[in-house]
Amino acid sequence: MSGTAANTLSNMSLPRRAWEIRRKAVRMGEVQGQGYVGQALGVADVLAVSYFHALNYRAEDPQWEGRDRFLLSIGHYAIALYSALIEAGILPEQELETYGADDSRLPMSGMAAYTPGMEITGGSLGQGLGIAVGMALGLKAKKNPAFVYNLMSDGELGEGSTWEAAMSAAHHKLSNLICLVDFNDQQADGKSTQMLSAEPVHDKWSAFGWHVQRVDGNDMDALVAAFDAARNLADDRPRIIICDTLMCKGVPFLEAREMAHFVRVEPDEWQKALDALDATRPA
Ligand SMILES: Cc1ncc(C[n+]2csc(CCOP(=O)(O)OP(=O)(O)O)c2C)c(N)n1
Ligand SMILES: [Mg+2]
Repeated sequence: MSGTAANTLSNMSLPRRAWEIRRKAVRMGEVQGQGYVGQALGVADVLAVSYFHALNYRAEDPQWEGRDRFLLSIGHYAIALYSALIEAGILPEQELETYGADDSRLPMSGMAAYTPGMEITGGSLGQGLGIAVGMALGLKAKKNPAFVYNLMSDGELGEGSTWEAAMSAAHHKLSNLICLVDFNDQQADGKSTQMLSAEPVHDKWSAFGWHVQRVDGNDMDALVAAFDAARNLADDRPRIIICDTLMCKGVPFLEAREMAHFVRVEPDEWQKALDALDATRPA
């Protein structure tokens, strides 16, 4: 069911795709001297499965009407998605060097008007799921069989608009909607479960009429199985995959930092982070 001819022809493994995404994200952080690298490192496996296993798209035609829509509700995760879009061939690799520059198509927060493959301007948190509901409704009305994926964060579970959209998705039987939550248990001021706990997360979504799965979001096999189950489910519930991830995954000295929402990386540490990744490159 996966992506473009170019992607299906390539035999690069999913762990390697995730590694490539991580490396590009760290490079972008290095270019700008800052960035939400912890989020990108944590969610890289989810993005690899999305772009190299689940999504239907044409790299050479990002607006193809039949594409599955991938919405980045969390605009601050932009470098994570830019890395995946570069890896998928939707953006050219050399553009990575322009990240965050004044005339770049890769602004520091994701914006639909600037970047091919960026479906929405996210970043005002809690808006993405509502937009996804509208898109999924529209696709159904047009009898377009594409899916809408919405990547959101655990912080967004504290937004009331998320729950209004969740209720609406079940009411409208949006079986073409797959929500992904990057549950890293972090937000700007500390741990999400300590700021405003959404637990029990599974039960809440289930009570709202969704098909719910909760997986280790850094376990590639578990992610593949969950994405397949979400897509192939026979009933008309909207689907959600709650992905428990580790912020900064893959760079041990960053993994160890607390309050990782905006990781402070000293100038000499970018290279150290790249070295740590290079030491663990999958085949
Ligand atoms: C409506 C809204 N309120 C506040 C913010 C400021 N803000 C930006 S990122 C962030 C943290 C949200 O939690 P999460 O996305 O889980 O953070 P992370 O995992 O990236 O640390 C906040 C509060 C925002 N972008 N939108
Ligand atoms: Mg979070």
